[in-house]
Amino acid sequence: MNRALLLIDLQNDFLPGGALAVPDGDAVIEVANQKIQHAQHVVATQDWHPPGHGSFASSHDGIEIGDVFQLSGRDQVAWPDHCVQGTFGAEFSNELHVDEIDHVVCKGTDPTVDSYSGFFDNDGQNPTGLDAYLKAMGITKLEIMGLATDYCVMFTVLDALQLGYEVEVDLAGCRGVNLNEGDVDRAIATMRTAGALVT
Ligand code: VGL
Ligand code: ZN
Repeated sequence: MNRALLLIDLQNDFLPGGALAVPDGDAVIEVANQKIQHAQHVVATQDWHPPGHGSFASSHDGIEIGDVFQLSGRDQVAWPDHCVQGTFGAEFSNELHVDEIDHVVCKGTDPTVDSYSGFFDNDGQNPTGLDAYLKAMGITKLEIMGLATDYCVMFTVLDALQLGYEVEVDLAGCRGVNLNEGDVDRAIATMRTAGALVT
């Protein structure tokens, strides 16, 4: 086995009605379920923040959702409280065929730094264990899909390429936040330039 399907953050808070709802985000669940049927190996990431995480606007005085501020010396977008460990919003969508997921990787657990990539936190320091797991499984090719195109999908794709994986992204399985107009288009261009096959 050398191929895995990597599902990014298919959690209630990123779906319509959730705290950080990605427009049309629920459309990707059925795409995920179809791909799961044909996948040899399925891995999922789960955004998994402690209450009061440093990426939440509510954790800081005078910072509004969408503001960019400094968190541990890095630019950080201020998000609404989302994917708090143990809450409904942090759970995978009920529609997702979770029984078929072979391995789950949690990220964003350090309160002082955000983690968009499924491989490392945003300062690139602490690995989540995903790379070690995939390497141990002999996986060299990844199909990556999920939410959100312009954050967790893109940063996971860029790290995967950097780590030497062959990466395919099917945009039918991705939706973006587009906080600034054009963010999703720029994310697609960035992933292509870095060497991902984006279809
Ligand atoms: C995500 C913002 C904050 C994502 C996670 O899954 O793309 N975006 N946390
Ligand atoms: Zn998050």
